[in-house]
Amino acid sequence: MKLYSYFRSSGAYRVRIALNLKGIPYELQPVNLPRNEQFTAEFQSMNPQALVPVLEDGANVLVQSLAIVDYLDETYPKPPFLPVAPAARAWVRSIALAIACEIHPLNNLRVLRYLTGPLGVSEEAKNTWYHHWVKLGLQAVEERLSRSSVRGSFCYGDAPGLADIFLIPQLANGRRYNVDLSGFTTLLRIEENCMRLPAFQRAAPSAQPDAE
Ligand SMILES: N[C@@H](CCC(=O)N[C@@H](CS)C(=O)NCC(=O)O)C(=O)O
Repeated sequence: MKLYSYFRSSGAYRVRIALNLKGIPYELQPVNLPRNEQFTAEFQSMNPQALVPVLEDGANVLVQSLAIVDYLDETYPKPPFLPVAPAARAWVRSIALAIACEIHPLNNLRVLRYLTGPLGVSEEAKNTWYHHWVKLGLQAVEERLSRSSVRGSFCYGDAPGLADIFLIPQLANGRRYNVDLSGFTTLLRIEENCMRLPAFQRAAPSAQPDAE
């Protein structure tokens, strides 16, 4: 498998964690987003959305991190990323989706670039935007996890799964933009447990060959 990735991309970080948790070896192909390598004709022939991650698995070219993580879970069922009961699966997916659909799109590079470029927003206002949406989103995730009846070291029980795969990159992204995460005690406890695992450590931005 070949993963098109950028070390700071939270979408690619999700897939790196998933590949590592499944123990799947992969080749990493860096795509430098600040240098606009996502806009080359070659890359856009794989993903017209000009976004990483892209995963090549033989003839299959997969895009969208949630679809990729699902594909990996369906192709390599062990260890599973979702619990068995339908309601529990829906709960875990809802945490991943709260991050993938509500938080991440608003802090993505092209959105921030559009604010400071065509809309002429100042750096300060851009950061206010970023902090507002990331904190609001994480606060809701914190509340849901802290109220969860399923206790354990991870988002759902004692094994890392889909929700953790989405949570950890979002926390790293928030930290990079100096969001004060100290109030999110449940999220930080889960992050600490995840970061004890080699699968998460090896997927971290700082561990990537393209890290700057
Ligand atoms: N929903 C997509 C989001 C992918 C995405 O936004 N990727 C970002 C990096 S995390 C990207 O490639 N940004 C390039 C840009 O904004 O120009 C997914 O989950 O794969």
